[in-house]
Amino acid sequence: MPPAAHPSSDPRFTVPDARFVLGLADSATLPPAGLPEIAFAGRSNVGKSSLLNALTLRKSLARTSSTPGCTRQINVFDVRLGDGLRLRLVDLPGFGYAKRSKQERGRWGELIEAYLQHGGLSALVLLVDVRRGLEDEELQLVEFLRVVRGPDFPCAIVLTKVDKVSRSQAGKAVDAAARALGQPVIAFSSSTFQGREQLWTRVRAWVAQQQPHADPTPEITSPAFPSTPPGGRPAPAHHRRPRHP
Ligand SMILES: Nc1nc2c(ncn2[C@@H]2O[C@H](COP(=O)(O)OP(=O)(O)OP(=O)(O)O)[C@@H](O)[C@H]2O)c(=O)[nH]1
Ligand SMILES: [Mg+2]
Repeated sequence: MPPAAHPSSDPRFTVPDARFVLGLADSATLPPAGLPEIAFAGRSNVGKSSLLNALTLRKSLARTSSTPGCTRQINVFDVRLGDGLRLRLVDLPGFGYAKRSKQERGRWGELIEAYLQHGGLSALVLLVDVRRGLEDEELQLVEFLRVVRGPDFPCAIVLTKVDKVSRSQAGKAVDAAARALGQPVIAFSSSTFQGREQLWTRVRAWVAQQQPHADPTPEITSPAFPSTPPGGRPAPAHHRRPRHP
């Protein structure tokens, strides 16, 4: 594996604030529209949670595991970049995990379908393992997104774990995915940070499109979704932060 590139100190790519705000296990209360919201979807174990940690330069903002099926709910994080830009990153549970029961996979499908249709979602990043390439599930997800959000809904394809293959294998996989979907593809590694600034640049462009006159706020002062509302009763269990071991 090549040595990890030192992430740049360019304030567009540094992340002074990153915090967990909400975990959702069902679609009853999807996050209300607020900050520009970018979600990360993909097969179980593809590296979604690791990519979020690499983007935010945190070791364990999102929980990762070598065992597939680690992320079992929709986890929402609010971040502020070095230049003040604020946005929301959403870690989705992975699909294609065969060891889950049929009922659980059905629930996952409903949750993700509801989530992808909710008004607050600004853009989707679909992660694909560089060694597997696009398979039926990924193509179906892209098609579903086109049907429910229209052909122009912002969506980026990221090939993960490129540190595990040679440069030429990664190049071939990028070309194949780009040809299949007719759009550019980003090669990414959470281990070496390859592709990190390219992905941030894409995400920032989406945010700028949505908020052309965004006035960067200096600090995230409180979570958008407190687990205990001021003076109120505690939020339902699925609103609380998942326990980290
Ligand atoms: N070498 C390498 N390993 C990676 C990379 N990204 C993730 N991994 C490893 O792949 C495994 C799965 O990573 P996760 O980030 O937990 O995957 P996930 O997509 O969030 O998985 P689920 O939550 O189960 O859907 C972990 O052992 C990670 O360390 C990468 O870029 N390079
Ligand atoms: Mg995960």
